[in-house]
Amino acid sequence: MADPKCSTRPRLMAFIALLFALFSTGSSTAQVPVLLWSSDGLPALAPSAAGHITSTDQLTAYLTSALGSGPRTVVLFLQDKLSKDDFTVFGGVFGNKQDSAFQNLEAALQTSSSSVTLPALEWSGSSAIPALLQEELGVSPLLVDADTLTHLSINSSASNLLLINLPYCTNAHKSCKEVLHDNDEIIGKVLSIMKDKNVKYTAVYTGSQPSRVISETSLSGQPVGRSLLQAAPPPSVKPPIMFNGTGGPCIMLWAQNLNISLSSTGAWIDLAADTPTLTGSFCNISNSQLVLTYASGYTLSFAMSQRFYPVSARNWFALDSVQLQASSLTASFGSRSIYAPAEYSYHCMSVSSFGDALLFPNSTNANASQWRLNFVDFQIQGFSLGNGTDFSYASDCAGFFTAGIWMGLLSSLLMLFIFVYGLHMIMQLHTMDRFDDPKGPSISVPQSE
Ligand SMILES: *[C@@H]1O[C@H](CO)[C@@H](O)[C@H](O)[C@H]1NC(C)=O
Ligand SMILES: *[C@@H]1O[C@H](CO)[C@@H](O)[C@H](O)[C@H]1NC(C)=O
Ligand SMILES: *[C@@H]1O[C@H](CO)[C@@H](O)[C@H](O)[C@H]1NC(C)=O
Ligand SMILES: *[C@@H]1O[C@H](CO)[C@@H](O)[C@H](O)[C@H]1NC(C)=O
Ligand SMILES: *[C@@H]1O[C@H](CO)[C@@H](O)[C@H](O)[C@H]1NC(C)=O
Ligand SMILES: *[C@@H]1O[C@H](CO)[C@@H](O)[C@H](O)[C@H]1NC(C)=O
Ligand SMILES: CC(=O)N[C@H]1CO[C@H](CO)[C@@H](O)[C@@H]1O
Repeated sequence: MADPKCSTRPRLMAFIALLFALFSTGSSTAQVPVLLWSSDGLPALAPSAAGHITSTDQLTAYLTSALGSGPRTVVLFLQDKLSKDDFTVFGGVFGNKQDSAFQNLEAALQTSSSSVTLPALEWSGSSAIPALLQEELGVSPLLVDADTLTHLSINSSASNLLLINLPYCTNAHKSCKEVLHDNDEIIGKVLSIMKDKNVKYTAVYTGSQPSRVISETSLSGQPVGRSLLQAAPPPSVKPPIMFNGTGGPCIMLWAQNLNISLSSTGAWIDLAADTPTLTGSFCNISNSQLVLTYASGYTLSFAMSQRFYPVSARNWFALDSVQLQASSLTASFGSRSIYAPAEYSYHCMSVSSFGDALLFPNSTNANASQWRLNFVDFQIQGFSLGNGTDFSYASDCAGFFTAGIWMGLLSSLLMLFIFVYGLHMIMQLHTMDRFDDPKGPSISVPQSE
């Protein structure tokens, strides 16, 4: 006799799966990066605006021109998930280059006669890129790994699409960097096999889906400033501090509070309340320095630099150090992970030099360990301001899971839980039939004492 509870469970699970599917759709701004390189030349890609999101149509047009003539062998490295942030976080961008998880990939991009990087391709489903390549080449993908590839004979007078699936970090026993490093080893191995076989190829590295979804809704060209960050801006927002270089505005800073304290227990002084002079500030193509001198005798300076990183195919700027000067004493603070794409601004709700801090006292100066900085609702941009008088899109230190998203996510999950629990309770009612059966076991009520 079937237990009624057992037969309802699959239905319940299917229903939960459906609900999750409904909840998880609608990530309209998802993008994946696409890296292409070739052993025998690729047509150049028209340069696009910074932060541009490539549409599937643009990629299709490019692939048609790149793969159109004659038989081609394409090696598609399809990782389960990938985002351009992976290159930043695991690519050793602001650390040691030797530390990068993408050494073989970087080497391949550098040694190939041509390479093309699309930092952000609009994501339209996990099989979109394999399907696109299949259509362009007119052949089905052949799923291979490094070992089978060694024994495979490739007919280079016909088109071939070789698909190599790579995992993303899901395994708790391996760090994300190790997974990406292992993938990079596979890429290196496959490329050397292709070289040994003397087959000309075009390689593509991309993800089935984004590993992180960062909303970049405001990249359409016109800079959207603070209004993006403050849904309901207070009526009188003070203007940002702006330094004009020789070619127009070049550094901008805004903060709700620039609190400093000259001892570990002393009172906070809010420098943002005063208007500083900017004497000593400068900016050029690679370095920017904003020096804020206050009438109260404090000088706060921010040093920034930008560099080009080939793998993420863009310039990144970093806030290298913050210096506080008071009555001939200087404390300098190094920064940790205060960086953003150079065409963006950097925003963080709290930048401080104590606790779980983004700024750390530079150990060469003993006084810095006593002085403290605490910047509230801080936004800075040292490059690529154009002639605008507003910040570019902000790269936020809080990342994807901001408080608002957490609140939304948690309340949806709570409602889902209540709903599923209610559904479950209703289904449980069937089991009561059993208690009407006089031949079944009787209900026993445990006696206390
Ligand atoms: C290679 O492909 C071409 C074109 O499809 C075909 O004519 C030829 O027979 C193939 N060669 C081998 C060895 O399979
Ligand atoms: C800097 O340039 C902006 C726009 O060109 C202008 O509005 C502002 O007054 C200038 N500031 C200074 C201090 O020259
Ligand atoms: C910063 O200083 C202002 C003014 O002294 C004060 O109102 C504010 O609470 C301080 N904020 C922090 C985070 O210390
Ligand atoms: C920018 O300024 C820094 C600091 O003054 C200097 O070291 C660097 O060479 C300058 N770069 C260019 C491209 O002018
Ligand atoms: C500390 O400051 C010194 C001198 O200003 C500088 O050379 C050094 O790179 C700084 N260290 C860090 C970790 O920022
Ligand atoms: C900014 O304005 C100046 C003069 O008005 C002009 O020479 C320069 O090309 C402009 N720069 C940009 C990036 O628009
Ligand atoms: C190295 C240095 O500058 N030390 C100074 C730290 O601050 C105290 C007073 O606040 C000075 O006496 C030290 O000379």
